[in-house]
Amino acid sequence: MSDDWQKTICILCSVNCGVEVKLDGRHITRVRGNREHVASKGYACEKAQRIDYYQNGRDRLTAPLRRRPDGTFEEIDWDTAICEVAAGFKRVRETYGGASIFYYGGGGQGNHLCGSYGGSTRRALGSVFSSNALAQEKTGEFWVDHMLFGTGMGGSYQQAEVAVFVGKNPWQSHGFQRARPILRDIAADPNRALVVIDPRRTETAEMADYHLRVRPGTDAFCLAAILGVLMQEDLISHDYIRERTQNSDELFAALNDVPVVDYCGRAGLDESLVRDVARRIARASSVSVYEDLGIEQSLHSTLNSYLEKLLFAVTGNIGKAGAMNAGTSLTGLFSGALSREVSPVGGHRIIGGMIPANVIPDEILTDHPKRFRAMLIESENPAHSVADSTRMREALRALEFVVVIDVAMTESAREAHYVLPASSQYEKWEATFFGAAFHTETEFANTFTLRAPILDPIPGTLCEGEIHRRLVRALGAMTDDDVAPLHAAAAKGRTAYAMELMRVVSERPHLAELMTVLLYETLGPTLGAGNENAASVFGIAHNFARRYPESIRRAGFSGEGPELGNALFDAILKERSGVVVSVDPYDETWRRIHDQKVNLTIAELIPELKSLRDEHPAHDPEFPFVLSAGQRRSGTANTIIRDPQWRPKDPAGALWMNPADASQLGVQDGGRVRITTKRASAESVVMLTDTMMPGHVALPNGTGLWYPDREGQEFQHGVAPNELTVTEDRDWFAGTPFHKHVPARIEALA
Ligand SMILES: Nc1nc2c(c(=O)[nH]1)N[C@H]1C(S)=C(S)[C@@H](COP(=O)(O)OP(=O)(O)OC[C@H]3O[C@@H](n4cnc5c(=O)[nH]c(N)nc54)[C@H](O)[C@@H]3O)O[C@H]1N2
Ligand SMILES: Nc1nc2c(c(=O)[nH]1)N[C@H]1C(S)=C(S)[C@@H](COP(=O)(O)OP(=O)(O)OC[C@H]3O[C@@H](n4cnc5c(=O)[nH]c(N)nc54)[C@H](O)[C@@H]3O)O[C@H]1N2
Ligand code: SF4
Ligand SMILES: [Mo]
Repeated sequence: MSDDWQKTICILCSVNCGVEVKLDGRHITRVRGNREHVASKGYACEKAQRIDYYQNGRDRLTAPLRRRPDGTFEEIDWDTAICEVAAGFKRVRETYGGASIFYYGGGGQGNHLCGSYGGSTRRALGSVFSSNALAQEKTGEFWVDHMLFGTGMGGSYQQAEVAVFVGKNPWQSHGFQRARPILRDIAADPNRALVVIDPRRTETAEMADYHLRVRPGTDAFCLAAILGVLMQEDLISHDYIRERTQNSDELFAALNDVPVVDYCGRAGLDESLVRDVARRIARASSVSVYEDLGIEQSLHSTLNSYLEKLLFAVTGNIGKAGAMNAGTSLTGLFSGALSREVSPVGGHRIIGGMIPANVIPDEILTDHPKRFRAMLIESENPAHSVADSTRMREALRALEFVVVIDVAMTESAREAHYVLPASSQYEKWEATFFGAAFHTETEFANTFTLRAPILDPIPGTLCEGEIHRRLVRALGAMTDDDVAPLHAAAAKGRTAYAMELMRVVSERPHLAELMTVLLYETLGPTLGAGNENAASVFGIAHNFARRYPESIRRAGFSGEGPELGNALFDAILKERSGVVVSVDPYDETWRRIHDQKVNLTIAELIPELKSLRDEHPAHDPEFPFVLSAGQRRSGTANTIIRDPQWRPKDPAGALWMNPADASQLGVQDGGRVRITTKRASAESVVMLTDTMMPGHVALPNGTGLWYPDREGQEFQHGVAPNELTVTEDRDWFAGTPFHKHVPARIEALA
């Protein structure tokens, strides 16, 4: 065993805690929080101990695979694979046009560099449409942020006097740095308050000062009622509304009309508790609010996001410590702009460049001439994670050409014509663009962590930069002639390189589209053998420097133009514990907001807000339960870890149920039930817990994966949640799925 602790990050969720690990051969045997990490400062949760199950999964891919006519796969060499994949996509492009090639992916919780390089392949293919997991959670939220503020907004929970979590269980799912100690601090401080809106008495709700135990799917009523109280009890500062907002009349008229008592009843809430929450928010010096899947993947998804943001937008909790602020973004990952383009078959809205994940099968399983004919899937597993897995598999089988780039033999890879094996996230340079923010009393900062490999790549695998470079070359989109001047300039140093890059790209504009592979091929070699995958970050650092020069200078960097970008890139390349890339005073938030005013009325959503009045809870006796299909637990991490043994206590992932429901059905703790939805049936083990509300049951996310035992025989462990969901149950505006609101019937099994 090596004695050195090596610095990297945990890849199991989006907060990417800095960790230090010890290796024994190719195994990660010890993991601890990295105290020097700029954002996580030594914090890590128990899941980080399990990252070796990812690194050493038994179904890791070690050679490119080609599907045989009988459906089995054969190993091929990389040259053959690249050549045939390029030829396959070319054939589709020549026959149906580049727009028929659909890209799904771009990275998971720990890896976004594949998305940066994948962009070049997409452009080289003339591919137009793409999507990823954000289009089944955050697109509605992004659009609402865009409409209200013109920018994304994030909370500062460490400073907030009142922290509000709506359909979010940060104790388990994190979502911001050092979640658990921060929650404990709020709970322990009598001058601060924790508000949780969740039907389940979650770990977070257990600590809360106010738990609004809302009936599943009725958040729009609950949030409208809180806003109704704020308006009707006149708890809102008129000066703030006049000075900092515009376009409020229509919204305020609708909120003044909210029948608070009635809505509290429909949401199953005590009216006095709702009034207390509204008053507590109104009198707080600062409030931060976090919404997540509990409202995004449920009824009224986009409207919920609107009402959730109004909690802080009408109460003035913007642009100050402890409140909501507009941070910097390295890549614009979280844009909420509506594209002018709509999806080619169904004409669905495209938000932030993403087609709703739920409509993908409809865009394939049709005889419409503009249907998708081919798909490139990278670091996501849509055959498992998109609604209605059976239909998604059918859609993949209907395509003429499917290529998957992954580290493991996933459910999606099994449907591909070619599978390309990537080196793991611990075997190459990697990073994410989620942004890991932190806050002080006077300023807020964004950080970025570029990780160096801690292990050599498994033979037979390549990093995505190299895979995409080869694909773009094989497509003939980038030539020796294109790269020659840049190789020469790179030898003279980064400043010369940056100048030459600008010149070459202005002369050959098509190269701007291929920027990341161009960087990989020409700057990459100067970073040293094995380090090339870091090259796309050079372009990202320079773009960032152009957008936020003042913020970067406040973070301690100096220089003008390309020099500032170079200084930032050098620091990122050198530093293993993350770099503070921007620092802003709180009033910078207002300068990032369009017209420096919040645009309060979103006209598209007002009719839905008003029509809540006429909506009555549907009770279908055939499906009396509400199934939350995909709950985050201590032993879940999407499908990043495939070996069910990583959660030894509950490898299959039990269905959680209230004991009162269980006794009515005649099931015991540990007993088995059949879960039936309008789509399908599945069998599951049951775990009884009174943290679930009667009538509400939950399955974990990321279970039901196929995984080989030591003899190589494959088994499916637990229920794959999307075998039970349907694509049409989705939000009318953003298309986000109702995974948290699946009508279901439960029967006891002998
Ligand atoms: N441990 C762990 N952490 C993770 C992940 C993981 O797989 N495992 N995945 C990461 C990812 S990709 C994401 S997007 C985040 C998601 O993080 P969360 O959104 O926090 O995760 P969930 O548990 O899916 O849903 C949150 C809560 O919604 C509640 N809920 C269900 N129905 C309703 C409802 O009708 N109304 C309200 N108000 N609440 C409801 C559930 O009881 C649950 O407590 O987690 C990230 N972190
Ligand atoms: N029913 C239901 N469905 C859901 C959810 C739910 O709550 N309920 N949650 C939704 C949400 S919020 C999300 S984020 C999605 C998550 O689902 P997906 O978007 O499918 O993402 P992951 O499960 O994280 O899959 C990541 C993939 O990347 C691969 N991978 C890991 N490292 C690398 C690498 O270095 N390179 C490459 N090329 N591949 C790599 C892994 O093997 C895995 O196949 O699921 C969504 N689906
Ligand atoms: S799972 Fe998330 S919170 Fe836990 S250590 Fe990993 S990155 Fe940090
Ligand atoms: Mo997610």
